[in-house]
Amino acid sequence: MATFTKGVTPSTEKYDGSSLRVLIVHTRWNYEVVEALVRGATETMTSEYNVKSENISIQSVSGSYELPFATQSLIGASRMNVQSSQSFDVVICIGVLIKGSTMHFEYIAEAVSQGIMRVSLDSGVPIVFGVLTCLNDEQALERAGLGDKESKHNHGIDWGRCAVEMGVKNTRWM
Ligand code: DLZ
Repeated sequence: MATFTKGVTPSTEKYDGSSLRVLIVHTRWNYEVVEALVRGATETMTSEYNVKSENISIQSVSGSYELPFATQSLIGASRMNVQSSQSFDVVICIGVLIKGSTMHFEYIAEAVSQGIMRVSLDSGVPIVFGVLTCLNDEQALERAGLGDKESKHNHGIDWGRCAVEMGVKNTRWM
């Protein structure tokens, strides 16, 4: 059977994230998994791209449904605050939705993905979609690099890389 390498091909350009200002907004729902994803993203940005840890602002909300509003507010506040004069070059929204026995999952997943895209296009700030939409707990653990599966991989690492690329490109394109 024909096959191909899935996932993103690494960029040939080495991005310098040393002057990037990054906002991470994460949920406290399913925090054990979320925490691993946040760590994957932050460690990747600081160790691979020289992003300064003091330039990564981390904020939390209760659940994924709150991510778009919180992100919009935080981007707005950073632009208003002359003290900080530090608006964000890029944002990563991180949450973990796990399907239950009702339609709740479908409604929230749809609203959150649409909401995050809207905030990104309206604000002009790239937002990395770091929301896992999992059918069960095992999928969530595997995608956060946790659990026993050999195929486990922390998607926060990919989101960190994506954030640096989009943040650098955003500062170039602005
Ligand atoms: C209510 C709820 C449920 C059932 N499941 C999740 C989930 O798996 N992941 C998540 O991030 N949030 C969940 N929530 C909370 C909602 O996102 C939201 O916080 C509440 O509905 C309050 O607006």
